[in-house]
Amino acid sequence: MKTALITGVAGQDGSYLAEFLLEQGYTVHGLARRIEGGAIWRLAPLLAESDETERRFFLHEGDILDAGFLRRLIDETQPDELYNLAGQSHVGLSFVQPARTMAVIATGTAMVLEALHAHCRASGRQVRFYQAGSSEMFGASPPPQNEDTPFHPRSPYGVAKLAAHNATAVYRDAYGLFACNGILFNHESPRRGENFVTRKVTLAAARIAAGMQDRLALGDLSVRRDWGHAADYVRAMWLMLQQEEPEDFVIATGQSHAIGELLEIAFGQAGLDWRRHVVADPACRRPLEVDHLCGDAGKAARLLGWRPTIGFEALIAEMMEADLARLGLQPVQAAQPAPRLMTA
Ligand code: NDP
Ligand code: GDR
Repeated sequence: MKTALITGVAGQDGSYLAEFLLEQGYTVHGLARRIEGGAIWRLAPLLAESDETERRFFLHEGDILDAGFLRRLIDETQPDELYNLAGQSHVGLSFVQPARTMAVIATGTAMVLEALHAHCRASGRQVRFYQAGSSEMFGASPPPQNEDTPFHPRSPYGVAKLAAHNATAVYRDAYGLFACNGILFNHESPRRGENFVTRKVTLAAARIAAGMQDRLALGDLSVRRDWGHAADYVRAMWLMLQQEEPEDFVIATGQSHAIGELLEIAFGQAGLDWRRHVVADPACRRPLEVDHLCGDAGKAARLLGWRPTIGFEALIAEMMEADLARLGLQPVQAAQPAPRLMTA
């Protein structure tokens, strides 16, 4: 049976990927920056599971910016596949902390690649590598975006992800490393961090329904995003590493939505009218915005057989239900459309 190493295992994607790989029979080693203080809440179900599962899931505390630690971790865990998901993943925050963002994403990825290359060279082993790239690399390039679309990043985050993407391709070409860049569009879930717009909206709608707050401050409402479900997207990461040749893939639903649609569904599930609660706050805006991302995942459909299974409405409904349930509430049933009156 195979062994996988996941950096960033305590994040949204890391938790879904660990579950998915364990279901496939893998032994999974996860690198988390912090283990104490509630930092691994997304892994609680995994850690609470049966003895057999526990023995195939191992957590390691450390930082991808620590080269010696990384090398030892790879040498000791002997992975067949390494998924590099660790990083500062908030685009807005990357304008406030550009150097830290660049360090962990660009330099951090270079350090993971170099530790992996050194391990492979010394041991003669082959390890397949997945790099968590982002649609933010497309930035200003108009939709639909696919593998041939020029990159034009519009944030320190996008610039750093592009450097990591290029570094991965260099290690593939220079050393024959089996390395794949996933170019993933936005994907969400009930485990999404609370500072991303989908979760910020579902959490606020639930809290407003519970009488715990009244206002939701948001930034630019004019943008459009291609939102999928994280559970579908981690399956695509794995599929990329099961191919005969390493290649890069766009992963997306092919449908974009406005933030107004997100608000309509989420607040509707809570029995609320979002227009009575949402306020514009310039502090939530970014110095530079990516207006419209909508991916074309045709290559992934053709070569990987990958297609998303969870649509936008079902995704937001699931997130809404989870946030309401945390407060002891249930979603309002969608109103049945009124029967049309026949007129002569
Ligand atoms: P999260 O922010 O939920 O997870 C990222 C994880 O990386 C966190 O647990 C974080 O820990 C950890 N991390 C940060 N810095 C370091 C470090 N120096 N060493 C070790 N671990 C570190 O992101 P997602 O799960 O949503 O995304 C996973 C990856 O995919 C990220 O790289 C993201 O940029 C990328 N991506 C995500 C997309 C999405 O829509 N979700 C789309 C495209 C790409 P801590 O909490 O302690 O900071
Ligand atoms: P994004 O996700 O920047 O696309 O990056 P986010 O949910 O943060 O923003 C989506 C869009 O909504 C606009 N927006 C707001 N965003 C936040 N967070 N908070 C607000 O109050 C708000 N108001 C409007 C944003 O400006 C933006 O246009 C996500 C991350 O997961 C990245 O790591 C990943 O690479 C990309 O998706 C693909």
